[in-house]
Amino acid sequence: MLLIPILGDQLTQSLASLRGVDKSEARLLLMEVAEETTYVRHHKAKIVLILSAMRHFAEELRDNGWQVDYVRLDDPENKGSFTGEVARAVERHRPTAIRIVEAGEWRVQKAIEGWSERFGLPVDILPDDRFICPLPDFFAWAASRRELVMESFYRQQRRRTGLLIEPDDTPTGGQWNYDKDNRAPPPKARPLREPERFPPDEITREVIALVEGRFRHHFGTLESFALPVTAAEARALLADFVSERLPRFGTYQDAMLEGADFLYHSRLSTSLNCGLLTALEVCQAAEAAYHRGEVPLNAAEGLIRQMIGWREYIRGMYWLEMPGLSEVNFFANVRDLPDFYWTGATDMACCADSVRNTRDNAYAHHIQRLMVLGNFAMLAGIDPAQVADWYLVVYADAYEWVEHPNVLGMSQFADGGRLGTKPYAGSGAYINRMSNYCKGCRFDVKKRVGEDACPFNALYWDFLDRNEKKLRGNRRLWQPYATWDRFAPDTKAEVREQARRFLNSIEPAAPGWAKAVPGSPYE
Ligand code: FAD
Ligand code: DLZ
Ligand code: SF4
Repeated sequence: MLLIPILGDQLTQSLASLRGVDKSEARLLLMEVAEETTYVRHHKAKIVLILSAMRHFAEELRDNGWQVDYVRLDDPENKGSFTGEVARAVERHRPTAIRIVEAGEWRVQKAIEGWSERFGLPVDILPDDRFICPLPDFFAWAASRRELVMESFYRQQRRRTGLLIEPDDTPTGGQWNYDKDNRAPPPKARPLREPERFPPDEITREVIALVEGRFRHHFGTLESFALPVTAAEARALLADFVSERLPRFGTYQDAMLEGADFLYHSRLSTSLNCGLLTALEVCQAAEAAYHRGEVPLNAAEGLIRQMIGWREYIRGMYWLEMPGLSEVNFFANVRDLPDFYWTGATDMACCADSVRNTRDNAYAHHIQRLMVLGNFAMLAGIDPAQVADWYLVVYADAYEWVEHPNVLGMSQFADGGRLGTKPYAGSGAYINRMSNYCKGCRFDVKKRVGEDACPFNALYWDFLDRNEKKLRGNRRLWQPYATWDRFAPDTKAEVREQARRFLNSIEPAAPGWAKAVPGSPYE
């Protein structure tokens, strides 16, 4: 008998560990365990999503003729960890071998690698082929490059998949990348329709009650929980995205509009990352819509680049850089995370709206994550480990493999530029160009100093000044340093003082929000 554990982000019927297996000879194991629900204090919506999707998936597996052991969080015998529960299943079933798809997170993969010795059984750990680029291919690509630029990886991926590739092996439309068409400022009006909602069914309502009890002090609200929890719902969201939002996805990819929580984004990451959808089916849907003439090329190409380019590159970088990636701190930043990341209580309209979206939906779109909240944390010199913990807690799509490289690499430049060629640092001018936030803000985006000056402005110049030794040599920062050099000494002193006063005025978050701390008020 074969024991096949399936982790909470492996909820895919075509999972490698299920292929070619005789159903009568296998026992599948899904485990709700305290270690996973609390290794960080996840947003309530993330716990509801995973547990509800696991429960629905187990039912579908049984309907398909599999024998499934399902361990619930409130089972009195529950050992609280994957290893503890696999040990119990080994006792129950005396399997001849264990078969599992590799984990998405380093700490879980290390635990699995210890199982063979621990249980005295063969453990077959299979590559996760829901990702398009096998890890050995990614490592070979990385070894052949001096700089690990995403664009060159992306072109290889286009050829590998044949997506938007013509029979003569050239890119559809003649260009690989239409990014220059994808930087429009926000539209005047909100999109006509929000993404389709999937109201909680009985299973989800039961999990919501569990989470509102056991995890009531975790961050976030559940009132608007409406995420897909089955593959069928995820496919419905994909169809809704392709017809309603994909046509404008490319053009407004970098835009922000106050109160428009999803704009023209897909909202598919939660379904993709727990396995309800595969990246390839999303890309094929976008490509087919382009060929039917329903979406422009810049939109289809833009989405495909996010999916087979960025998403896969980020995953490859995680496994290339771990375990060291967890520890990086290029700027040696030590400041505590501000309290407003948890409360949203700040006069900075851009930050307040981004935190509100995060709290209410366990979501923020890419530019809110990168150029508002990530940018602020880097400019303010926040300890990157605290920033990474916050991102891992608050987003329903967050798993370390995707969160760490995006946060520590792309957004905080804490890896010193392994992933990005320059820090994504921007002053208020960038946020003003790409959003309507500044119009309703108490700060004046045009001012650098003074009580009502936009904090991003002084912080931006102070960041460049503070980190001059580490950054001046970066050829992509030549222009901002040339501008800084033209500031009069008095102006520089005023900017430094403005930044210092603002940073001193920020309330730090109490410990205990992200990770359990004994005696914390959030327990
Ligand atoms: P869309 O804008 O509709 O994009 C479509 C899809 O492209 C996404 O669903 C996602 O699967 C993929 N994608 C786009 N950009 C990236 C990227 N940089 N990395 C990986 N996939 C990408 N994404 C996560 O899935 N989990 C995270 O924990 C996460 N943390 C992030 C932290 C920071 C600081 C930043 C800057 C980005 C982070 N991202 C993360 C990437 C991106 O912001 C989200 O994938 C996206 O906002 C999810 O919303 P969506 O599905 O509406 O995306
Ligand atoms: C995120 C999460 C949560 C909150 N709970 C569980 C759980 O109870 N059982 C489970 O199998 N998975 C859960 N997950 C997802 C896991 O953390 C994820 O599968 C691993 O981190 C991948 O290595
Ligand atoms: Fe954000 Fe500054 Fe604009 Fe206010 S003025 S919304 S703080 S960028």
